[in-house]
Amino acid sequence: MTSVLILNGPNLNLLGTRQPEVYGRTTLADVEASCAAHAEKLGLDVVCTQSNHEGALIDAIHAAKGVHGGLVINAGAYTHTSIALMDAVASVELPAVEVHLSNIHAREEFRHVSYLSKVAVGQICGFGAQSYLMALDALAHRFTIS
Ligand code: CA2
Repeated sequence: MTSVLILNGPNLNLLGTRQPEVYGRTTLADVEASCAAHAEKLGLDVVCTQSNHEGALIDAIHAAKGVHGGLVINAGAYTHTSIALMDAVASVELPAVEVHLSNIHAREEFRHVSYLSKVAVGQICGFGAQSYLMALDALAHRFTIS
């Protein structure tokens, strides 16, 4: 069964505990459980990881090569700053879908820039926890046509 790594970056461990007006009341554990249930329906395996550390996220991306068939990444604020994460995603040559809970294009200008978009197959943002499920749909479809 094809496996997908779902990677969450800095501060996403706080999901559901603060700023519910921006990020909703769903916790990261809820998001991960929904992803696991949705992946099962799609015939995919998922592994979920979260880190607040850029290097740990890069290590997880490197380790995905040969293990996972694709990546779903919410890199949090590193989306807007990290050339290192962008290079890591490019280096593993796995299809990566960039996700965000909020619509980053409707927010502050500094959130409109995404280094990850340059190497991702696509970006899904603004649909809350549903963004992750849409990313899994996109990868499942890609796996069936390739
Ligand atoms: O909308 C998204 O998913 C973001 O990736 C979330 C990041 C933000 O920096 C990006 O611009 C957009 C922030 C994640 C912080 O999550 C929190 C959750 C609850 C309370 C505080 C922070």
